[in-house]
Amino acid sequence: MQTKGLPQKILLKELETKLKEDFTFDSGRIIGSMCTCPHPLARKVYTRFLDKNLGDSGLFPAVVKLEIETIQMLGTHLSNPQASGHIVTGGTEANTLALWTAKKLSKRSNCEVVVPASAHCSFDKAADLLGLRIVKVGLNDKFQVDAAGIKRAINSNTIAIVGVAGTTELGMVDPISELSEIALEEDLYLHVDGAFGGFVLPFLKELKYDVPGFDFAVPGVSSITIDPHKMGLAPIPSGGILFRNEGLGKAVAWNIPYLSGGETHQTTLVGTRSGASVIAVWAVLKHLGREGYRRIVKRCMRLTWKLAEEIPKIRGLSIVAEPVMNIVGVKSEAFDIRQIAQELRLRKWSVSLFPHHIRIVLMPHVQERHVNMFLEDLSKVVDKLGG
Ligand code: 0PR
Repeated sequence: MQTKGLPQKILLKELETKLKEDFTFDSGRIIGSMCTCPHPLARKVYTRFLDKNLGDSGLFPAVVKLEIETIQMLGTHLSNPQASGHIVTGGTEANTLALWTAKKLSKRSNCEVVVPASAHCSFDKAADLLGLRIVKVGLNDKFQVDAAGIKRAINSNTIAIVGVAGTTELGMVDPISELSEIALEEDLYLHVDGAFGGFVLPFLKELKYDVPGFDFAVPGVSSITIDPHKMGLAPIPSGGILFRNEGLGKAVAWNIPYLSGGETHQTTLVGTRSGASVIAVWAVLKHLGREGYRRIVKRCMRLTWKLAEEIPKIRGLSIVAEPVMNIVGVKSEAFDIRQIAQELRLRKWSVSLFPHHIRIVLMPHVQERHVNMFLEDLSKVVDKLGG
């Protein structure tokens, strides 16, 4: 750090120059990310209340109440107004809290968790952190976990099973009802990772899509991850963890005796945590309402179908599977998919690269003109690679 501070004006200018190389959402060129531009209201609210800290709840009882209201709204959205939980830093913390809860409830060592092969890497991180053995089960030809495989993988050390509602790589939904039957039969904790799908599937259902049960209406579901900073249009960081009831939510409560409100309990991984995130999520949920989100999901799906229809018209390219939500997997028999991603990057497109496909996510910041430009560039890339 230098001895004498610099004037704000100069610093802001310098920052603008330094940050120029970053991709921006409003350019439409981030076309493979699960995040998006936060809603303008969420941005405004977030910056106004930056000093709120839910780690010291005695200082901010009003924000505590807003978090309870927010969780009630999300719980109702996921068929359970009685749900308890928190707005956390993201899907990683939410999934970690779920596994931590399952471990605490089991009161055992040598625990195992059975997850789909498609589960997000946050489960590997959480398992490592919590000293759990993670067992991965393969997928069927629809890229959903094989429920019979999950059943076979269970043994006397198993404490929890996981299903994904909106997989990271393709947006597929695991057969949660079948997993629920297994969980109830075997008396196991069932966590559903709806980090992405939680803000998509219920609106697809309202738009008359055929949506399988994935939320608390499915009786064996113990907890759900649902991330407002993905399709919820909330600022980063805002993830969500919801438990079926308060008892489950309190399994990881940690007593903090010295804070301003006297004896308090923290039930999240982090201590000091953003009240601004909670307030912004509360505001954007209230402002958009079901109608607002439905409209956004409808637009994203229209562009998804357009892209899914146009991709196979490009020489050597096809889609991995018919999209279930606003995620399209692009594969190629003719070309090296890594080379396509590299060429796209040279043309200033950022896509996500999986071992056998490129992932395109049609987030709310992506507009029709961006999709058209992307398709044009993709054709050019293929022409170049094809010689
Ligand atoms: N669960 C699922 C199903 C996810 O896809 C992700 C992240 C998580 C949990 C973890 O969420 P956090 O990253 O909030 O902890 N999925 C995104 C992905 O892999 C993460 C991401 C987001 C990556 C934006 C890049 C990006 O630009 O795409």
